[in-house]
Amino acid sequence: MDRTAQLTSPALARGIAYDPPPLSPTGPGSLHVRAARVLDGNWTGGSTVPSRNLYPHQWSWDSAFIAIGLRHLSPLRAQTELETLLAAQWADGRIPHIVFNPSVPLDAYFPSPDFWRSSTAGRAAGAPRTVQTSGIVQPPVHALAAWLVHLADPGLSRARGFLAGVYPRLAAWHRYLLHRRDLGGGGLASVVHPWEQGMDNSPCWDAPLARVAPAPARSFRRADLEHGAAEDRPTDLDYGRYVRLAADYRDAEYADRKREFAVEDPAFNALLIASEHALARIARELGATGTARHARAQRLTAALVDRLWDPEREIFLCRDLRAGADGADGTGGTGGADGGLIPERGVSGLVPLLLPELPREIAAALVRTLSGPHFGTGTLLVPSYDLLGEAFDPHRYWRGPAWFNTGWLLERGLREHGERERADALAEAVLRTADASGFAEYVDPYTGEACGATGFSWTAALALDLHHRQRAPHDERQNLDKS
Ligand code: 9WN
Repeated sequence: MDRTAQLTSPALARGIAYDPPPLSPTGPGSLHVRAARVLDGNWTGGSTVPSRNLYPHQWSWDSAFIAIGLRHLSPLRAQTELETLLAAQWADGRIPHIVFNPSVPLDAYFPSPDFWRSSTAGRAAGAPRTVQTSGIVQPPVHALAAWLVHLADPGLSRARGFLAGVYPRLAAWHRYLLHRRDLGGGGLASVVHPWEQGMDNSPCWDAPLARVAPAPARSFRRADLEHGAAEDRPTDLDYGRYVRLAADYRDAEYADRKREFAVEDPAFNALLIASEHALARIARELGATGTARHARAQRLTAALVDRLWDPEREIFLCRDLRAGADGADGTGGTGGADGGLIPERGVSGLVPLLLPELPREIAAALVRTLSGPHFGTGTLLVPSYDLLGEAFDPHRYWRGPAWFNTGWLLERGLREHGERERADALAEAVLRTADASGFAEYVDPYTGEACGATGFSWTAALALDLHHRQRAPHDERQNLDKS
């Protein structure tokens, strides 16, 4: 079917006004109670698992999103969530993408601690000795989360020295990304594994991944297929490639150089910039000026536009730093010393809308793309990948379904750029779909049908955040929003 013809309910395109229900925001039967139940059920005492069955450890960017929601339930728990994660930071500044819970059996999730071997293979890079972690990273949402958590209860935050405690760690994290991970030399951070970007199976990775020889299927055992439908999850071939890339990085003792897979991603870098703005605010709260950080965020925004903006497609693209390196540019993009842009539209390319200092005409173009045939027409929520793309699949992992963290980020972006009606419409769609799907991990972008795990922590947390922000008195909303 021609998807452009599905002009059913483009709530986002039409900018339907949000009409908050009259119910008490925290009363019985409210979204607050249902979301809180999910987060309480997934709390392990010092952090929150993304999902009890599928993801039974602590994940890096999940914890940042979770803390943003937890601040409405318990600012103390929200602070603890981030502190627990930061306690597993490596001496080189990286925040690992998974912090393993030693009481969970090894076969509950793959790759398990015995695959990553952080305390031995990661020794040179300064992996902690007392806790087992993975060796790759995830998007840097943490400083943004820390600032929002602080704003929820500044009194408690100051009394506990929360910001003073996390600031040096967050600063080291950004330093790691800006120095060790500027593999393209253009000022942006690169990812060396699709899991690092967080949208693991995006078609944006197909070309760079195609160059990777997969690890043999018999050399590992997937645990994800015991909890998720095989037709929705990445294929065995892609998994083999993920395993190969991770094993090679581990075998090189997690040393950073332009590896077989090296990509500059717009969402990863936009989140770094948003977090750099948040670090400037944190620095000011702690008595410094924050000016240098603000200037760095501006420089990064300029580099993002310079290296990743595609004015024809009106979206940011990923840059494959290895494209053309061996004379064969598998991307169809423009290969060269700087690699080439990957001509695929992923939701990642819309996330820079979050940035306050994005040039006005680029923000306007992103809003057009978000509402148009590639992402907006006929959908309930923003898909993870181009509705008109060859590889679009409404149910397969990051190849089309809608995720709630990207919905939350784009809602902020729309609001940041004065698109209030569209932001309200998206907030309403996120809230209704999150609740109706049982706080699903992701949903079919057309129908809202639940996919993956239910009772997924960041879905509950971010719905909780939107729920509270929509209902907060205007002044308080300004405070909760200031980031
Ligand atoms: C690998 C935990 C994580 C999310 C990622 C999501 C998925 C893991 C997996 O789950 O990735 O890190 O096993 O597929 O893609 O964004 O952080 O929720």
